[in-house]
Amino acid sequence: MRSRYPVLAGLIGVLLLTGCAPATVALQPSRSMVRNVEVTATFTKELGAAVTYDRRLVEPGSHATVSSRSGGGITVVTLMVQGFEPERWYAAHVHTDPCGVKGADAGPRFQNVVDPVQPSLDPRFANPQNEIWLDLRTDKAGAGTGETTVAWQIPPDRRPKSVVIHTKPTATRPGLAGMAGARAACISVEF
Ligand SMILES: [Cu+2]
Repeated sequence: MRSRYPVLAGLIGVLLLTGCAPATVALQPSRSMVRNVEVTATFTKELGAAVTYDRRLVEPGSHATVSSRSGGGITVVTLMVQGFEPERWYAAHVHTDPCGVKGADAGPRFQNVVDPVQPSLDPRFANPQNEIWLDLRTDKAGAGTGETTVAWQIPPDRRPKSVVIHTKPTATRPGLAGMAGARAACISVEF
């Protein structure tokens, strides 16, 4: 009997190693890859951290906070605005490029799986699981919050650069998917 114990101990050791080592290895990269970003900015007429292109819908002096947490296989993004038109829907999306002097400068909506046809109006690609949509409705005081969670992380080599606020809610039907009217304002964010 005594001679069997070292064998058992060895077997348990192997089981522990094979059982635990991969889990530890898997945890370390995902933990180190978590990326938290938060930007609070005031909308101005001239290009700054946040810019307004429609001074009626997004008044200069109004402001927004964007926070993003990407890691563990998911990304959670929140947009909070204050000083907007009361009781009104605004669309908002994460876009590929930084804000510029023109709304178009922020480029297309960011997509996890990129539609080979751009501009992307195909609901297989232009949808709130493959893109980051932050549509919100403001309250009586002109404040509102949009939040979304997607089941993927921001790719380190292809980070989106802005949140664009649009004049209308986001459409979802084929041929119009992702459309949300003119670009009313933009916040540059280093996702
Ligand atoms: Cu957009």
